[in-house]
Amino acid sequence: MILYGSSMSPFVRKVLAFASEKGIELESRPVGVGDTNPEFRAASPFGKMPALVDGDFGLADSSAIIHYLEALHPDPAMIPADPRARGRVIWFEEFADTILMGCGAKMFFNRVVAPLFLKRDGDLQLADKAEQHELPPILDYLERVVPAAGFLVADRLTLADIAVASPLVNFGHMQVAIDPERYPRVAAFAERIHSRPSFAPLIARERAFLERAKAA
Ligand SMILES: N[C@@H](CCC(=O)N[C@@H](CS)C(=O)NCC(=O)O)C(=O)O
Repeated sequence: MILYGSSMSPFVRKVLAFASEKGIELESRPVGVGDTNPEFRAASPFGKMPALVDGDFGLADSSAIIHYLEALHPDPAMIPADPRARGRVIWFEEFADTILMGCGAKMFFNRVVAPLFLKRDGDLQLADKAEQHELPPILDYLERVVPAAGFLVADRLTLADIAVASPLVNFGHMQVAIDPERYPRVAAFAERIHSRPSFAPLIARERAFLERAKAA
């Protein structure tokens, strides 16, 4: 199976980490924002990453891809069957994709993607406003729901942990530290999940890539 997209995208990283935790091999084909690679464009009708190609079948949305992979390879189950646990897992994924990254994207796009990769100025005021006003209540919420140890749902690793941890990598790439004094649980959670073999090599590669892009 081929996965198009750069792991710098939290949606791509979520799928790569999810597949890695399940022992599914994906052939990663990095593409950038606005990439005109014809195979990628054929796989992703709106040019969004990630896009998956599995033979004659394709999907271009991280959640759709994750549900497909979970159905193809049910073990280890990362989306619980228990109704409440499943509901919580899907909530955390939605929260991560739309609320946490809704804020993070304003910061990451304008501070990193626009200047480094699109070679144009980002809207730094928008980024600063998001960091000052949008981010604190989101992290306050997370601090209330993240456990002091272990995982978000069902006392085991699920999609919820992967989904929430993924955008937190982007904050790290922008040197927006999760203050361990104010958010001790969130900071420890990020450290716990980011040190897993499903995340750590991706993060190291992304950091090196960003350093090279800054130096260029
Ligand atoms: N809901 C989609 C969101 C994907 C998405 O917005 N990806 C961004 C990168 S983080 C993208 O491809 N942006 C390029 C564009 O909008 O042209 C998913 O979960 O896959």
